Amino acid sequence: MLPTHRLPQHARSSSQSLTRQFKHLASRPLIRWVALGLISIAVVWLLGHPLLLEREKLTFGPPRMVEPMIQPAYVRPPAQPSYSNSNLSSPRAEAVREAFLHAYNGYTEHAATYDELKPISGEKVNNFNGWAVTLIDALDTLWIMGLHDQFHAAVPTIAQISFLDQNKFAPFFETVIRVLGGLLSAYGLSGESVLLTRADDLGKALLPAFKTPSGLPMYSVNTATGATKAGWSPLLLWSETMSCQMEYKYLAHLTGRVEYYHRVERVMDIMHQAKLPYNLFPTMWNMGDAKPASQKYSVGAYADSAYEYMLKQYLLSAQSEKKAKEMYLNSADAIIENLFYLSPTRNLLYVTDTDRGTPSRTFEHLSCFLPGLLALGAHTLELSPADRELHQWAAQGLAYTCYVSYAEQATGLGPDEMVMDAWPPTDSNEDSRFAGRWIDHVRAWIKDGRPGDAPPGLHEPPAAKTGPRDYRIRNPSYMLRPETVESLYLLWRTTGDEQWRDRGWEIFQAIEHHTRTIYGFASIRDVGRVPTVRKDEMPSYFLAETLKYLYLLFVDEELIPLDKWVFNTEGHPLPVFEWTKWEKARYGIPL
Ligand code: DMJ
Repeated sequence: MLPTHRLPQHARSSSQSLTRQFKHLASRPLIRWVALGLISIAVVWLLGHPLLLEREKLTFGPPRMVEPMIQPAYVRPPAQPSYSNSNLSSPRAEAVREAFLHAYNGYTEHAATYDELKPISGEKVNNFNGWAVTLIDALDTLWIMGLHDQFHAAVPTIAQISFLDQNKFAPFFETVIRVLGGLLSAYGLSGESVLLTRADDLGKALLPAFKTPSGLPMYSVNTATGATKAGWSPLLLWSETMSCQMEYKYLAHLTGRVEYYHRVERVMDIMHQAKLPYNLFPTMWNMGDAKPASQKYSVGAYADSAYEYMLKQYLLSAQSEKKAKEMYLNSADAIIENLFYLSPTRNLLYVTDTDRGTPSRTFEHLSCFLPGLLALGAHTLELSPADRELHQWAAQGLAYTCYVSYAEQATGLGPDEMVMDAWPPTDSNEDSRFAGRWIDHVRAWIKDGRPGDAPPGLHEPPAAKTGPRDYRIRNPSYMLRPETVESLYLLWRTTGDEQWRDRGWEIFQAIEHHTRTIYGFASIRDVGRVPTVRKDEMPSYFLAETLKYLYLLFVDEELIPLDKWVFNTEGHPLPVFEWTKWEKARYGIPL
């Protein structure tokens, strides 16, 4: 700056008068304090003070987004799996890949760009938002199976999808796990940038779901206007509120967008602080005050993936998010303690739900993801020997029952819902509602010095194709669901026991035999009836999960190592990552 005496006269006098005015203002205490305050706010803002981060967190944004202060988006290199598919010789894996191609080609030839194929009529249907959900759900499976030509051929279609151009409501949970998860996984595997761009577009467009008084996400979002809508119930389903953290946190890591992290961590905080009588989470919650709204505890419908996302957030963050691990371990123990039962005659181990304290003895196909989760937890977490053993027993006994529920049906496919027989009344003082509770039998067995060759519930009685069984079937349909084969895969990977693969092979053969159609594969109405009666539907998760887990079960090489990748609840593997120093400071992640 020029010294004032070098300035022309008029400039010099106005500069001197400005200086005089400034000195006059600075001499007034009020003005001095205001100036000091403004300077402090500027400094605090530059340092990313948590109070200001909090304010940013509370800024709702139908499609408006807070841009990151720096622009790390799209520069982080994706974590490539280190394998080549050239030497995959397993005939079983090849058979699954052929089945996948049959389903995929049927979809692309007859239903391309629509959501799902109708595998009997060869028609197409938009049962989500018309964003080609089958194509996106199938992308990472294409990559993993080495079908890279098909993968690259699909990219231009994905590139031109606009997640904002329709006046429809997207179901938040399904869109996050299938579409956002599918895009992120395909990006993580392939490094194709446009997939991340689309994921970021979608992530932003879905954010208004969190615009509720509590911050728990609403059922659906209109991605064009940011309006939100409740589902069939004004209450929130617990699984739907707690199954978005993996996707949004990975997206926050890739893009540097703080809002992604804060929205989903707020849900974690609510659940972490909830006062729960048994360390189990009720299936329904109030949107307004984020308080439990039912006394039903389950690991099946309305609950399943929420338990999954506790352990998996911990694993995805390179085992750094301790709160998530603590929540998983507390609830896994509570599930084993309160929801695991034995069937009365064959002592099959199963998991059920309770309502106001009474077990229903219902056993859902959806619950068959749990053996895999428990096996993964026992494999990856530091547990005491007694806890590890208990979790492994629970995983193995339950996985066997899931398998037997297939093996005992005429089709070799498992029903969607069974009701197990009640345990006969005992003459003890014990509340008969809880007779047959597994943990009581295990404790008694340990106290007796562990007689016999296996703990209760792990004897694996042979499958009874005919004759009396200790359950009845409530919903006999098989909807091409993945949960049982997902668990068989994780049991195989964590134990190395070939039996799990053989059981998976039986299931795959039944799928081939009973569900294959000229265009793809179809759900069936009754697992106990041959010839089968089929439904004209092929859900996208059949390509995302069922066939992917079967393929991974039969490939010898561990294509997706469990210490480097974590599967979201739709079977989409996301790469393990570490929060950087900048992210920890900016997002407020505990160090
Ligand atoms: C899948 O879409 C997901 O696994 C979800 O978490 C619940 N189950 C369906 C398939 O059964």
